Amino acid sequence: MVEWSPAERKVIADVWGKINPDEVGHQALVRMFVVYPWTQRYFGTFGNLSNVAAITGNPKVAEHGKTVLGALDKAVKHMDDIKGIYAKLSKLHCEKLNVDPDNFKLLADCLTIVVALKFGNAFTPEVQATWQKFLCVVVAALSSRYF
Ligand code: HNI
Repeated sequence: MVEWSPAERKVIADVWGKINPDEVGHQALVRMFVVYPWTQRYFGTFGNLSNVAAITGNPKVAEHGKTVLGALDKAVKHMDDIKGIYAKLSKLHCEKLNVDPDNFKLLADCLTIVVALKFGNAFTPEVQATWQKFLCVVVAALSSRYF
């Protein structure tokens, strides 16, 4: 089981309390589709993802960004059992969506960049260390069904 110190719990609560999930989710997903274009292959029903403007303006991308951040919100609320609450989601991504689990880390990195850009200097090395630990636990939980 992952241990979280009171200080780490406070960092995650503070970061989470300051971000706009709709905005961050959308921006992270846009980055993933632009920076790692092969990730688009899983989203055949999303329509036009042919360039940055199309991706940014695609309502399904914005909607899915909210969905992803909604799942992260559940992880923030269940820090002591992220693996348990993500069991079904891992099964979905693995068995139904066949998403290569390497891509989870890519989206996590895009999320970190979006958060860092929002926070600027407040995204200190200590804050980043805790934020990255949180996303590592999320990625491991999403990947748990694969191995
Ligand atoms: Ni992911 C659907 C959460 C990473 C491809 N994804 C979901 C849903 C949630 C979700 C929640 C909706 C499930 C449902 O409908 O019951 N995805 C997450 C989270 C991460 C993540 C929290 C990582 C932080 N997903 C990824 C990645 C890919 C991905 C990296 C592919 C590159 N996800 C999908 C696809 C769907 C999806 C595809 C279905 C979308 C649709 O509506 O067709």
